[in-house]
Amino acid sequence: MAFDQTYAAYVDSVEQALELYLPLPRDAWPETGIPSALAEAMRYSLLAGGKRLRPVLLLASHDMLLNEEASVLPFAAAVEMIHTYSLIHDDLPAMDNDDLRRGRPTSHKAFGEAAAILAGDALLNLAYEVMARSRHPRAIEALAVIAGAAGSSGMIAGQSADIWMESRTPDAGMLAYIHRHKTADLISAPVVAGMILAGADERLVERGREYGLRLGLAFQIVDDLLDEMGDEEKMGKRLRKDRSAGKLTWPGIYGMEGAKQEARAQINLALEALAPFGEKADFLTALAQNSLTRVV
Ligand code: GRG
Repeated sequence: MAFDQTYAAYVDSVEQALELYLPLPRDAWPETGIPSALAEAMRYSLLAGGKRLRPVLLLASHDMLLNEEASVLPFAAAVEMIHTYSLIHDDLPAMDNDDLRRGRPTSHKAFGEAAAILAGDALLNLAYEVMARSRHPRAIEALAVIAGAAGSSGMIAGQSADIWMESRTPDAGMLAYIHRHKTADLISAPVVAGMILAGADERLVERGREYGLRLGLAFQIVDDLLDEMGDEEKMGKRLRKDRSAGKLTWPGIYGMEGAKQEARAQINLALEALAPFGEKADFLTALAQNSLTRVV
């Protein structure tokens, strides 16, 4: 199957899984104990599209080793729930103060700040519940990897450093730290989790981790570049905010050409990491190559 078709098939599976695990809309409460406004806000952000990159990576890396997609759908759904919670909270006035996300008003614009905070909290908790209830024999190991990547030594560490560095003297070491944790950790974790769930040995899992981290770094550099040169309508979010907010970005420190070069270099390293998988890695190879096409 061609890359685009395979990607679309994974996204289909993800959308079905999300629908399965999300609380029902409007009339859910009081029957299920979930207030209808909370269910609505959770659905609003989670079912708003998005590339579904993280769950696709989980399904694809698992598929590469074992053809049992149904058993890992809870993990794919969970990683997208965690990502969506992070976007909802990142958009809040206390953080990036954004009014547009995935082509529609951000959660706090649509529902108010308190509801947006709670919808994010609820998605985060639902993610862990769904993984813990999966009955997959390797659930705890995969859950621990995802929790570590999302938590205080992963994405939240990166987000904290990002905020702390605003308007401080630009620093290349801090930039690398922020990109690694804010973005790359939650891109690498689904690759690692997908492989662990498939029963891969530690040597292969390590290659998956390396692929995910390199892809994640390139992804964030591309995101920085698109913030400078992208199209708001196509991307469904506000652009050209990083510089004015005093954010540390790759083009800000290394210039546009330097950033493009580094994105290419990271993708080459990502591709090298896939060598032991041979042809089985065709999809992950194409995904990494395609991730540069919008900027390079
Ligand atoms: C609030 C704890 C907390 C963390 C926030 C995700 C994040 C960390 C911040 C969002 C801002 C940002 C630029 C993050 C870098 C990662 C990134 C590019 C997120 C957007 O992910 P995409 O492009 O979005 O995969 P879609 O909508 O396609 O899922």
